[in-house]
Amino acid sequence: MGKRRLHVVYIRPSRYDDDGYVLRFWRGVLPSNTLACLDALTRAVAQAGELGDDVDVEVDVYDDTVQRIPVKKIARLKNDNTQVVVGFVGVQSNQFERASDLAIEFRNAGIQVLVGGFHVSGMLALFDKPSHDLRREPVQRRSRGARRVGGPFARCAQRHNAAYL
Ligand code: B12
Repeated sequence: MGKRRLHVVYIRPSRYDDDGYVLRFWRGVLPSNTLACLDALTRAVAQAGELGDDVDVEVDVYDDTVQRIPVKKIARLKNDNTQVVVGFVGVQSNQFERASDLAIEFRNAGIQVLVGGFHVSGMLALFDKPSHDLRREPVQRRSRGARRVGGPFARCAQRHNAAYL
């Protein structure tokens, strides 16, 4: 059997606008510092052989503010020899909702997901147990059908979650 492979995919999530659309721009002017740092740190760990000699590590980065995130294509990277981990990086409070929506899509496709950044660290530091939004997965699962439609309909469905679903 060949070397095992770890495919790490870092994503900087965008955020939703007031109507529920993902904010995405034709061109970006400011690359994400956290995305670049984690890319470099992960490559350094791999090159130093810290994960063992029998593991090949690949890193991909995506910026949701200027790129569509190819969830299915990323999920297809996983096979018997390849483990895939998706990390949402530098997630601020206004990006957390978008990050957790994408995270649920990956989790449903059987992919391990990590979320890091100010929002998660801040909420865990402020409260003695994970806040409601960090535990929102079950609600989100129920609203997936609505959210997939996007736009004002999705925002409305989300605001009236209990009544709507
Ligand atoms: C630089 C910076 C900016 C720059 C970003 C420049 C760039 N090109 O990236 C600019 C000026 C553009 C900016 C803009 C904004 N910022 Co700002 N910014 C910062 C600042 C000062 C540093 C962030 C940084 O680059 N840190 C260095 C990186 C390498 O570290 P890091 O992000 O913490 O990530 C490390 C770890 O957390 C961890 N990690 C992070 N993610 C993950 C994920 C995984 C999987 C793992 C394993 C580890 C991991 O590993 C990293 C390496 O050690 C922070 C304050 C701070 N001191 O953190 C505020 C801060 C993040 N910004 C903040 C805010 C509010 C904003 C704005 C919304 C302001 C506005 N109203 O427009 C915008 C939002 C822009 C956007 N949509 O992303 C707030 C966020 C508050 C919140 N509740 O979310 C912060 C915390 C400042 C504050 N205290 O108010 N910002």
